[in-house]
Amino acid sequence: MKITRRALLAGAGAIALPARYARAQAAEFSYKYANNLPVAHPMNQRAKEMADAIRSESKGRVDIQIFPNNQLGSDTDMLSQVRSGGIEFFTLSGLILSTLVPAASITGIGFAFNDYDAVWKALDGDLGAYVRKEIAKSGLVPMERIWDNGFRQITSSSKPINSAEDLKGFKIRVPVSPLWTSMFKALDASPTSINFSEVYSALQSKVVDGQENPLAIISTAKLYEVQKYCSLTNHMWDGFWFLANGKAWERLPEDLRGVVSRHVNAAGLKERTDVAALNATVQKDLVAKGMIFNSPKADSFRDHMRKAGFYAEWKGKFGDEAWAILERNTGKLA
Ligand code: X2X
Repeated sequence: MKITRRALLAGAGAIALPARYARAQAAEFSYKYANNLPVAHPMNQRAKEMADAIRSESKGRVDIQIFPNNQLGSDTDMLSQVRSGGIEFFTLSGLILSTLVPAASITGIGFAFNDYDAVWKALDGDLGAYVRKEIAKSGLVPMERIWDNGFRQITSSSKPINSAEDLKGFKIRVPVSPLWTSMFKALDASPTSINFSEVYSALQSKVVDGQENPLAIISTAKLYEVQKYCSLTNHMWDGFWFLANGKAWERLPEDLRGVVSRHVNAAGLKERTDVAALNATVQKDLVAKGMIFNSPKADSFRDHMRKAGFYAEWKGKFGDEAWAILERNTGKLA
């Protein structure tokens, strides 16, 4: 691996790279874990502890280097790298993963989960098991515990979103995922697929007027610098599957697979707690930074999507069996 000047300048994570790089040379399994989130996000803080614990418990045999903040490319780039083995681990939203594993977006259906209790019951239960089985068919290996991204909120540079009416023609960035595009089209908005690596600049240059993400990301990725309004729509929940390249995973002896999966899953549970706490408290900071908040009711959005045929269409795409598992967890949707 070449250490580029860009990587060295890229941020706090990269400053420690030369020392870690030296250690990596000695490790029997030197693996890369890449993600799209800023170093300040709980995902990267917990991942660092996780990598340290794995290094220590494996007695230096497994060394995981972390590449945060799209240092290795966009989600689309990193997904092809984890498939080819260019990187060994990657965290990705199930909705973006659906470009490879269509079933993986079922967890992001609009207004499906009322709260975190419902989310973790489903994702640590039958719905998560179903999605992991589908992911495994692609050659990627998902760790058992999905990491949290959070309930998503709409931000805008031009106006607050109070009801579905306000989304009409609204130019909004969505991640690269058919479900996201379909949902905002069903709301009569004008969605554009853009990888997260380009979101700040797309907002800054007003290529789009808004975007949607959980508060933890609006805060740690400093989206408040380029957005004025934040509408607490809670329109969908999103999480990150911790994925391993299948061949790299098989290369690890069974005992080391046990060490790695145990620490990844434990770190994921801690990250869930951190993100929920951050999402619950960070609004104050965002207000102090100048953001204006409003709390719209879900009804107009849900009704609009239902009338547009959104739920019926996706029930057809996912199939009766998968939809029944979803509705066992959420109550009737379509
Ligand atoms: O791309 C996004 O908006 C993000 C960071 O939330 C995801 O990874 C889905």
